[in-house]
Amino acid sequence: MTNPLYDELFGAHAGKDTPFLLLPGGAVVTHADFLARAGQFAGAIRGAGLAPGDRLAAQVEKCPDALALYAACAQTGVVFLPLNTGYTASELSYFIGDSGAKLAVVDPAKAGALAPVAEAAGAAMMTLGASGDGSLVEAADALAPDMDVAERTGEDLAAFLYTSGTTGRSKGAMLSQDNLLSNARTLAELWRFTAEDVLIHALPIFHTHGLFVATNVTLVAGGALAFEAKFDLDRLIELLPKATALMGVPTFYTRLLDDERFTKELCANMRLFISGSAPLLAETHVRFEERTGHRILERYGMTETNMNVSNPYDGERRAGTVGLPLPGVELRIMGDDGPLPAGEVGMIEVRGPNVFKGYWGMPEKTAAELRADGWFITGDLGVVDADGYVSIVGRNKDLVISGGFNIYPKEIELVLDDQPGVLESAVIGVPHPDFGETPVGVVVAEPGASPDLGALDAACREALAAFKRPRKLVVVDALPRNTMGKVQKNILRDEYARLFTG
Ligand code: MLC
Ligand code: AMP
Repeated sequence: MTNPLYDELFGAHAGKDTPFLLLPGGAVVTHADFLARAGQFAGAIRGAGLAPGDRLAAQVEKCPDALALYAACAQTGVVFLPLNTGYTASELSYFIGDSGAKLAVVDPAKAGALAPVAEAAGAAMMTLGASGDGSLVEAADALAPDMDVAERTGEDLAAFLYTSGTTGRSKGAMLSQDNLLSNARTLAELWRFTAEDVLIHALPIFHTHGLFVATNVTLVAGGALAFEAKFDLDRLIELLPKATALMGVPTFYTRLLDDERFTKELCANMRLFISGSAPLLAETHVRFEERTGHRILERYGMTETNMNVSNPYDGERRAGTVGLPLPGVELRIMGDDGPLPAGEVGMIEVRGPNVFKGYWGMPEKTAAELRADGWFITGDLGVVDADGYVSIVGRNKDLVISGGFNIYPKEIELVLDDQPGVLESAVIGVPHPDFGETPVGVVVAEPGASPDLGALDAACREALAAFKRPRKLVVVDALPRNTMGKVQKNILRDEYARLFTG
């Protein structure tokens, strides 16, 4: 029996009493403990009737059991669909329904609100709480570990990750076992991860960065995770002297730099700081080196592809660039008439074993973004320099990245446009000192109406995850349009560029 993802990430550690999860308070989960826990969850989800290929949607707080659920899905061949803990009931109903998930695993505190959502989507619901509570946890607790591993191939699907669309409809990116495994192996080698590493894991585990990059790379190498529920500055300051590596979004690094306890001495044991998911300002890179002597290693990836490009471990880590294409990953810059030479700006396209299998149930969207010959059109605009270093210079997609979370303006505009007194709206991203970028909603009132901004904010809170809420709403007489009638968001971005940065 083979199951490449399970065998290499988890099965390889069977019987090992080596540390895997270092928890706040000092408890240690060994690799063997973790596999046994995953085996209990495997038994519980099999008991719930799930078979290989079925989807399990999970909106659960970050905790060791949530990670064991991921391992259990790999073990049983169930497709894992992790969901942002901030998503509201209305957002969840789409993901559960669209994916055809057979089981929704949710936080016990949200069970009441989400039961009708799961039912309407035709999914069973069980609960998993971070303090060892919940019906799925109880079912797992009652079982001896079920160590039977489902037969899978590298081509079989391992996970669906939803990524929002410019039209407002999210797309489920289908990732195969090989997509995940090839990337984890490449990154572990490139970044020199070993069994000696202790990676500070303070990212959420519902996105590529925290789940696949941080966790899978550490699992491939046999190292340990200092497993934190979330980013907490004080905890990071405590952990840094005992750790060897950190992966974070740029907000992690700017927050560390703003704290005077963050010094070179504190980082004496650290060998590597990695940044991604959003642009790291060259200025942050420089300040970081001045303070710590470390050059942050910036890399570039996305939900559909995992990682594509990384600055080198040994060679020059160039500020303001995302580095060189990973071994095995091809990258080209496309213009209107074909690939462009070094130095010219165009659309970044990538191809390789990391590139996903398409969007679930959306063949037209898949065909529009994933060429038949395997090139994926990223939506990011970039340029390659004479040494092969890639820089991202913009986006061809209407997207705001706030603290590493993607926000599609269209989703917010749809909510705003629906409110009484609103004729139309445009949502733009503007620079923000903590989150990098943040959304601002620009609203035009219906003739004679004066929309209540508090009510608009409340409507956004009701419909959308809190991180998507515009940090500022403004009412204007009219939106700037070009001669074709298209809203000129660049003019709005210029106008509000200094709203949060003085
Ligand atoms: C939280 N909030 C945010 C936010 N995170 N608002 C805007 N942008 C964000 N990123 C809101 C919450 O909803 C809440 O709102 C309030 O801020 C406080 O929440 P919190 O949890 O205490 O926030 P904080 O700890 O400050 O979180 C900030 C953060 C976190 C940057 C540490 O967002 C984070 O861990 N981001 C990482 C995202 C990530 O993993 N991205 C990878 C995507 S994968 P309210 O209104 O309720 O008070 C990918 C591919 C790749 O992109 O290349 O990696
Ligand atoms: P997601 O769809 O959440 O996976 O987000 C992927 C997007 O994040 C990419 O398409 C880029 O726009 C952006 N991104 C990821 N890493 C970087 C980086 N290092 N620099 C700039 N943008 C990045």
